[in-house]
Amino acid sequence: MRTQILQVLRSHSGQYISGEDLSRMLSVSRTAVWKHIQSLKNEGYAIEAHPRLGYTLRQAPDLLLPKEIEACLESQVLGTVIHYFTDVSSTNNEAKKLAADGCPEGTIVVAEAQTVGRGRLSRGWFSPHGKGIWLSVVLRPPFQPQQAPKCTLMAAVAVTKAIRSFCNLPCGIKWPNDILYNGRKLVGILTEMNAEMDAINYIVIGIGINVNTAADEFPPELAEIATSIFAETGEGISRLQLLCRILTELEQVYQQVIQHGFAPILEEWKTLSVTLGQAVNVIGPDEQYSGTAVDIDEDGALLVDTEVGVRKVIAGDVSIRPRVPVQQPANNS
Ligand code: BT5
Repeated sequence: MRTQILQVLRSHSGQYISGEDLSRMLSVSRTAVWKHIQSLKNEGYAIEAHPRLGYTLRQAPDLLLPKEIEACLESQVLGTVIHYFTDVSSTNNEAKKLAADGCPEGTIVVAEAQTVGRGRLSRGWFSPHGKGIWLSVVLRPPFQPQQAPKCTLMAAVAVTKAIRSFCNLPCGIKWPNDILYNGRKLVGILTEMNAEMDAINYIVIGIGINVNTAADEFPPELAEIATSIFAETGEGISRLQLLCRILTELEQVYQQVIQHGFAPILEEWKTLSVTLGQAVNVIGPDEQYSGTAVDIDEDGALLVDTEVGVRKVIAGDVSIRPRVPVQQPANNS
């Protein structure tokens, strides 16, 4: 009922609608309308009530409430089932539980804050309240388990395109799971899978985006390596609209992968990459080495040209080495 009341209020943008009209349109009593309006106000909706004119919606809260997501969603599958939390340990943990219990493909989990947000290899992910998009998406792709790592690249393409177009911020992808701007991390992606030998049961793509975090709100250990869209553009961004744009982009690239395979997305990844052509240090599970990142192959592995030839990086961390400035000879003339 509250969703319907909001729909009617939105359709009258800025105009008042009387309690009587609302109760007639929604076939409920005026007292029920009043009660629902009070609950919406408690949720943070700025609804003005005028004794003669009725109600008008002045502002929705800056929260990723399912009602709000549903109102701006343009994707057909992703986001059609929404699980929302004010606080949660990790949206990926919740999404994995839901997926194991059989939730439909496209189910999303969003939270205002994560208490134990996770990166790869049990690293932490800083997820303050109301400042970012902490999102997990459940997919049930028809392809083979070996293909799953490429879902990270697919998600990175979708999120980069969404941020570039919606926020006008020319960010780029650092292999395999980061989106950077000016060398600092805006976004991290964590893909987790449950599979049989030859079929994927589900994939959870976890996406963490620093949207409106102020530069001085990052903890000291992240101050030099993290950034946010707000910190870079100086503009507060609607998390809600960016989230909906991301779901639209992700749905499009996912459909493309299902229809045409990963090749077109990997090509797109290359054009959005900030890793290719750079001097890199590779920190693998067992060894470290350096070289130049030259390409990614059809499996999404990074190809690094080293002193002993081209090496394929399947997993691990890659850091981009800052270019050493060339010393100019002293001008003695
Ligand atoms: C990642 O791991 O970058 C994956 C992050 C995925 C987070 C999302 S949020 C929604 C979903 N639910 C979860 O629990 N997780 C996913 P990795 O490449 O391992 O990077 C982790 C490292 O990034 C940390 O060790 C820090 O150095 C740094 N870091 C932590 N929080 C950050 C933040 N908010 N912004 C930038 N860097 C951060």
